[in-house]
Amino acid sequence: MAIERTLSIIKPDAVAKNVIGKIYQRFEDAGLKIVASKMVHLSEREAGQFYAVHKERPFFKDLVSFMISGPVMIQVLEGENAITKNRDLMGATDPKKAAAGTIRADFADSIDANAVHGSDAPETAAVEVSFFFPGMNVYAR
Ligand code: RTP
Ligand code: MG
Repeated sequence: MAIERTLSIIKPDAVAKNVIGKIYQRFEDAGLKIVASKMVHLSEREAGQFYAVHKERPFFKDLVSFMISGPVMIQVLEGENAITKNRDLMGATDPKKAAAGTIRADFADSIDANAVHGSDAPETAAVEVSFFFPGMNVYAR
């Protein structure tokens, strides 16, 4: 099985709720290693660049405002099928639709304040890892 790296963000709502440790525990229990991390308060420009794929979507402005409303915890997770594994741990975008036991089911309040971000494919993982950790290889050594 492929050892992958993926970008994960604990969003401002979950940081404010003081559940970084609980979310990290889920990554670790699933066999994902935290191989880089940093806490940042994103600027409007950084959040807009990061979510540039959603620029034309009706929710873009709210998404950027939310992402800059407080500090976020950003990490690179590494492990077997890390991209899919992380998305499975996160649950559906809308917490009302997220399966029981997922991070969003347990910690998210709404489709906007939905606790976590995770890269959705190898291509986006590569772009997102280097966006926040310039020079870091997206491939595990
Ligand atoms: P993410 O990128 O944050 O990991 O979330 P995702 O893949 O599950 O969802 P995506 O479609 O990429 O959307 C990015 C974020 O935009 C917000 N959103 N709001 N109001 C809406 O209809 C709506 N749709 C998406 C969510 O916060 C979502 O996480
Ligand atoms: Mg997404």
